Amino acid sequence: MKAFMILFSIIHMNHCIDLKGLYGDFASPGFPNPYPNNIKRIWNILVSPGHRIRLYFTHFDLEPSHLCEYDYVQILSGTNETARFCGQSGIDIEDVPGNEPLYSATNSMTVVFRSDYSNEKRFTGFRAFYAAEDINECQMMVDGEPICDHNCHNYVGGYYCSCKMGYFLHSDKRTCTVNCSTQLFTERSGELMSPEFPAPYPKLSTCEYRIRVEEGFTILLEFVESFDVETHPEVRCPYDILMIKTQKQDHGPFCGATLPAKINTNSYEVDTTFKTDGSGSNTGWKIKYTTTAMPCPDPVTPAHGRLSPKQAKYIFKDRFVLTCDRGYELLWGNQEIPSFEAVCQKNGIWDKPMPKCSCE
Ligand SMILES: [Ca+2]
Ligand SMILES: [Ca+2]
Ligand SMILES: [Ca+2]
Repeated sequence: MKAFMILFSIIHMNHCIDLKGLYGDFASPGFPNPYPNNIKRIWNILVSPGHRIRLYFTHFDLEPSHLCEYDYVQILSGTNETARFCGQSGIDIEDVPGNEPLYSATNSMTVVFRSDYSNEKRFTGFRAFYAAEDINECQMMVDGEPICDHNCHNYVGGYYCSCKMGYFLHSDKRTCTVNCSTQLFTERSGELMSPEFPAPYPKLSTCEYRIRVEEGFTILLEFVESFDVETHPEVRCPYDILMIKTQKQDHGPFCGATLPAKINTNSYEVDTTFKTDGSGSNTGWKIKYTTTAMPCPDPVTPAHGRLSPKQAKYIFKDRFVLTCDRGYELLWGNQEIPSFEAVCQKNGIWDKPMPKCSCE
């Protein structure tokens, strides 16, 4: 048995070796003869950026010990540190490097070999081979999402992203976004929706929708079909934000998975903004808008007269024509008129008073 206490201070022979080729090999000092005691060797392997290092041992024969506290080989890459390796291949199982190669996380790897002050038997050390290998970035995930938003193209030493038709690559070189500058809606009814609805909406986009109808009308908004805007259980809409604004009032922000209630904007001008962040996959929203206006009082049809068209309700811009039965004339005050048409005004008042149908 080896002594548990080391009575004399030990001076290790430190020696660093830089390896910069695309491939190479190295071995314990004196290989294939037994390695000396009290030695520490460090191999720093560095390959081109975008590559990783594949390392494997063709021979491994070190003094075995519990937790490899006597002699060992240790591999460091980036911030990762592997367990120590020791023992004899073919005899020990637990602590020797397996048949599978070892990979670095980055383009550098450090291999440390250390021997203690004694060996009970002859151990011949190790021989290792390494080679640079392309990193396939397209198989990597960043914060749980693929490295590229749409398409990923791997090549030796790097990768690049591209986007589907209609999208362009954001300056972050991985997110696909759309150009949804202001869209203007001037019809009395219509539909607005998040880009690609009901497919997931694009990331890092700001879309603006403006509804402008004639003064006197009021815009009504109704969320339809489905609603899915990225949300957070505690913070209100921290990621993707749908906001609706009029000159008098702000509505929202809206997010989550429940269709928001109908909105009477009390305005003829409505601005909707939809801003998305760089992550998540949500299907967005759709709004159906209609317009309404203040109704005019129901017109009272005079005797022997007919209204056309006959409507349950007349609002701004609606009109009707009054005609009289055969033998009757339109009489407006004392004045006979050839025809009559009234228009409902934006303040809910008819533009002229109702005439009579007279047989005078
Ligand atoms: Ca030893
Ligand atoms: Ca690559
Ligand atoms: Ca998002």
